[in-house]
Amino acid sequence: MTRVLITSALPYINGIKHLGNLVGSMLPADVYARYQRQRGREVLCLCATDEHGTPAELAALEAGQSVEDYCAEQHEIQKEIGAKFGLSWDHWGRSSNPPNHELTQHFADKLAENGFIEEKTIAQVYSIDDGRFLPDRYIIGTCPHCGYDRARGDQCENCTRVLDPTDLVEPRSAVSGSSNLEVRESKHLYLKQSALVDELRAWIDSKKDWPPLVSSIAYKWLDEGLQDRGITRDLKWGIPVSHDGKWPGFEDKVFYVWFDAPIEYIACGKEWSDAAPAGETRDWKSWWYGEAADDVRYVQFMGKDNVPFHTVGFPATLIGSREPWKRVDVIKGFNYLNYYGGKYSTSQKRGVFMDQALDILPADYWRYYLMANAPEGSDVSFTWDHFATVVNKDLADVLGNFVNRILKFARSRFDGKVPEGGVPGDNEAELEKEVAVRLKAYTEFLEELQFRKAFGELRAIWAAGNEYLTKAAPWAVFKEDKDKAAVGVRTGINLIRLFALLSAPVIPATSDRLRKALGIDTEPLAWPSDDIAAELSVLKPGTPFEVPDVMFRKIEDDDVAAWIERFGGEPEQEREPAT
Ligand code: B3M
Ligand code: ZN
Repeated sequence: MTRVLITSALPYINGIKHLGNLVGSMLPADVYARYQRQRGREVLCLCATDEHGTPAELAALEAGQSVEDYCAEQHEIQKEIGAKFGLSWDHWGRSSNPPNHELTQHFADKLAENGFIEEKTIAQVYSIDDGRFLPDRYIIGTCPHCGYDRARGDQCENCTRVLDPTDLVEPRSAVSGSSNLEVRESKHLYLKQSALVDELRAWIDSKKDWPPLVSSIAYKWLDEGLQDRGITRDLKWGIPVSHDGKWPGFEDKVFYVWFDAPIEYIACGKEWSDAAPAGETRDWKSWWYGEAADDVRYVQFMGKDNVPFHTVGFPATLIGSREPWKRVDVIKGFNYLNYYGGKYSTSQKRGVFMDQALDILPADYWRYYLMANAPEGSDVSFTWDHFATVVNKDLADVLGNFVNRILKFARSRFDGKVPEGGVPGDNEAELEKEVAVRLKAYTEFLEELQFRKAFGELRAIWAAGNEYLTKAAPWAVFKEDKDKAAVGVRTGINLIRLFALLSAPVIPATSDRLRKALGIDTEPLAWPSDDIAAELSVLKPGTPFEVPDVMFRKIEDDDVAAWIERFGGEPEQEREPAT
C-alpha cells in the first residue's frame, strides 16, 4: 500500500473548536499525515466544516445572521485558525457544498433502490413555547440506560448510547428549558440498519487491528440490537430530501446531519479534485471507489462519541449502496480531554479554545503538549500546571537548551561553521546505538497510531542528545583537545538536524526554524534512515549555520496564575446542553 487517505471528524460549524476537539481529531490526523508524507507516501488529508443541523441554525440565529452567511463566515474563520495551528489539509471542504448534495441524494436513492429505506409516520416532539419541532439534540432529559440527567435526544454523552428523543425520561426543550412539549406526527425516511447487521458484524470482525476503545463501542452497539435510524428532519437548512422528482411529499424536509456529514468525507475528495490548479489532475474517485482504491489505506480520527456513527452508521450507508465505496481501514478513537476534570464545552465556553490558545503561545507548544498527553487510554485532565511543567521540561530544557547551547558554543569557538577534525569514538557509538533503538520504536508507534508512546520516544531521543553532550563536554575539552571538541560539536549540530526531521510531524514550525538555522530548508522533508552514523554526518565540516533566538520560552508561575484567573481553574457547575 502506498497511498494513505486521512480524515478527521468534521468540526461543527458552530464556533471555534476547543483543545478537546483538536486533540481528538484534527491534530492527530495532521501529525499522522505529516509523518506519512515524510515517509514518502502519497497522502490525501481531508477535513471540512460540518454545516447542517440545528446547532448551525441556532448559532446563526444567535449571531443575527442568515444561516448561509453564518456558515460561510465561520468556515473561513476555522480555516484560518487551522492554518495557524499548522493543520496541513489537502482540502478544507464544506458539507453544504454541491458535491455533498449530489452524493447524499445519490446514496439515499441507492439505499432505497436496494430496499434499505422505509417510510414511517412518526410522532415527533413539538415545542409549543418555541413554536417549532425540536430536533433530537435540542431535547434533553434523563438517559433511560444510565440515568444521566442531561442526555440529549440523539445521544447520551455519558454512556455514548444513541437515543431517540422519545426515549428520554422527563424531556424538556434545550432552547427554552420549557417542558411544554407535545407530540405531533410527521413522515420520515428510515435507514434499515437492522437488515445490514450481519454484514456490519462480519466487516467489524475482520478489523483485528482496531484499538479496543473503538471495537468495544462498535460491538456494544451491535450487541444491543441495531435500530433503524431516521435519516430525515423537519428543518429548512440542510440537503433537500426531494430532488429530481424523487421523494414527493418530503419538500419541507432535509437529510439528518449525521447522514450527510460522513458522506462529506467523500464529497470533500471531489471538492479537492474540482479545486485542482490548472495543469494538475486530481482523481478523487481513485481514492474512494472500486479497484482503483485497492492500494489506499484509509485512517479516520475522532473522539469516542463519534465512533458509533463511523463503525456502524456510515458503513451501513456505504454497504447498503451496493456500490464498491472504500471503507475505513483503521479508526483511531480518542477519549476526552477534560478541563480540570470537567467537560470542555463549546456552548458553555468552558476550557481553552483554539484562538485563545494561539493568543497565549505559538502552535507548537500546544501541538507537542496535546499529542504527548493525548487521551488515548483514558480521559485526561488539562491543568495549567501540568501544561507548564511539560513545556518547561521537554520543550524549553531538553530540546530548546540543547539547540542554543551547542550552536552558541560553535559560533563562538568554531566560527559559525560545522567544525572539522577528530574522529568519532565511544561516546558517539553509544549515542548512535541508543538513537537507533529509539528511532525504530518511535517509527513503529507512529505507524500504530500510538501517539503518547511515540512522543515519549521522541522526547527520549532529545534527552539522549543532551546526555551525549554532557559526556562529550566540548566546552570542557576545547582547550586541551580541539579535535575532540570538534567531534562533539559536529555531532551535536547533526543531532539538531536529526531532531528537526524527527520532530516535524508534531512541531512543524520548530522544525522549520531548526532547518533554516542549519541551511537545510529543502522540501519535501525526508524521514531519517536507520543508519544513524550516516545521519549524524550529513552536515559536513565547513557548513555555515545561524543561531536561532530562544526556541521555547519558559512558562513562569505568574503566567500560570494569570491563565487560571482568565480561564478558571475549577470545572464550573454543569449547565446544559454540553456540546
Ligand atoms: N461534527 C461531531 C463532532 O464534531 C460531528 C462529526 C462529524 S464527522 C462526519 O463531534
Ligand atoms: Zn446514558
